[in-house]
Amino acid sequence: DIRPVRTALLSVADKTGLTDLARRLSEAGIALLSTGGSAAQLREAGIGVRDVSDVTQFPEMMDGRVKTLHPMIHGGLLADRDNPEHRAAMAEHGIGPIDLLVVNLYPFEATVARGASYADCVENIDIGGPAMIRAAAKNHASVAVLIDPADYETVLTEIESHGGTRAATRARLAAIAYGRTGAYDAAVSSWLANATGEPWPRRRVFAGRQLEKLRYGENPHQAAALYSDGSARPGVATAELLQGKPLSYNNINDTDAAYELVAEFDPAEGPACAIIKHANPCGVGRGASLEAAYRAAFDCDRVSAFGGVVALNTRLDRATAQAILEIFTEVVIAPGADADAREVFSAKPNLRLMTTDELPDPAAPRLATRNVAGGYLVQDADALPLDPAALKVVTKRAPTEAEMADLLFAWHVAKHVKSNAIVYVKGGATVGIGAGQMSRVDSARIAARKSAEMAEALGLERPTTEGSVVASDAFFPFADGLLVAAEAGATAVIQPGGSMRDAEVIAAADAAGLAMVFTGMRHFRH
Ligand code: 93A
Repeated sequence: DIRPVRTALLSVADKTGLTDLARRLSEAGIALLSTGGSAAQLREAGIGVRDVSDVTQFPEMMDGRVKTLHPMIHGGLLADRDNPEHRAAMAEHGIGPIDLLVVNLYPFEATVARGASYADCVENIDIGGPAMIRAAAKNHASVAVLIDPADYETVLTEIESHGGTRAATRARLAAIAYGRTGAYDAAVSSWLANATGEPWPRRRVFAGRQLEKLRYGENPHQAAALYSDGSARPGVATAELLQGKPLSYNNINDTDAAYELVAEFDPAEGPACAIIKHANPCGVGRGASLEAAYRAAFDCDRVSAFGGVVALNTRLDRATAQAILEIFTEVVIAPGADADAREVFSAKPNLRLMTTDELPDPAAPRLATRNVAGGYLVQDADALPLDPAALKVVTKRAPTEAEMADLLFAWHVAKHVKSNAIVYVKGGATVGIGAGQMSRVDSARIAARKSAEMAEALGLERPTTEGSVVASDAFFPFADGLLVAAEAGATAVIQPGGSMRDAEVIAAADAAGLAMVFTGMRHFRH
């Protein structure tokens, strides 16, 4: 769907590429409208342009605060070309359509960054620019909007080869445009909040809709709130709280970790349960029943599970609800809860129960962000599923079928454990988890030690890691970590591979009689 471009309005603070753009538009037969400074630069370059003030029949006034804020401009941007009433209004008032808008805003952020005065910063809040950008972007059915010189070439090429702009391009540019105006206002909000010293507005500067003010953040002296990212992803931000007091910041963080982890386990392959403490799993289990899955998860580390968050991959049933009540738990989240399970929980009104209609899809593409000083890091979430065809047995001995099932289970758990992650699994349940250590061998040791302590507490004769398998979220750089696992009694290993010393690690595995598979992908989580 090509829309012709006959008139373009150019009003830019950053004049990079302006002359070239205008020249090529002009050569394509497009009439140019422009504001003061932009028009002056174009005339100097010998490019014919009509002043916006000539169109509006109003001078630019009030230091330029009012230049384009006029129905002759906004009518031309907003009129629906396919609507007879809109066309009649244009004809009646002599409003000409504007098919391409090129605007970039007063450099508010740069003005703040160079430490300008308060008055200077205020003067650099662009009003007319965002109004035009939002108008053109709303009307992307007909109008193309350029806010970034990086996109000039794409639009010029389209105009030069098709005489107009493509619908897909206009829609993409509209999304970019609204992103810019949203970020621009967020920058103004953030600056004002800081400048006024008001503590509360500072907490409201993020894009997205605030869902809930939280009592405090990770610590009581930190203010905090929960925001929606606008996606309807099932999870802690969209779940229904069926009972219990509002979740704290740390509860929300842990509940998210728990639910995202348990969602790795397809309910069609049986019930699964994950128990989380401080954003790391302290037990993950599968079972013939949901209650069995919960008990298997609990038995990995009964000490840490106290006060944890429990996530389930199937509806909460009565038996599981009763089992959960045996110890203190902060939050339970599941894709639904049976009426009799809710009845059981109602005896503990402080226990939070959250449900969603479905499980989150672990493979759904989405973004993950975190902040660094002066910026944000943005990446794809770790959503790439393991390709079973990519698994490579690298040892003399291949894993047995039972080992293989446990290896895959361990691998999915390891993805959700802070690096360096080492996860021992036996019979469909974790028996030792080592998380967040700076050296892989320490994670392997901690997981084995915790498992030995648990075996003792459970009154078992043998360590639970005996006959287990082990997953490592990234390659073993040396054989030492693998040898710790072998010593703990693991019989098979899953890890990405790719170390300089793979040959050494494989030889150590062979010497210890271990079966080892490489995944070819890693799951760092920091
Ligand atoms: O002061 S404004 O908020 N009022 C307006 O009506 C207006 N129209 C365009 N700022 C306005 N602009 C901005 O002027 C544009 O967003 C652009 O940044 C700048 C271009 O001005 P000039 O062409 O005079 O350099």
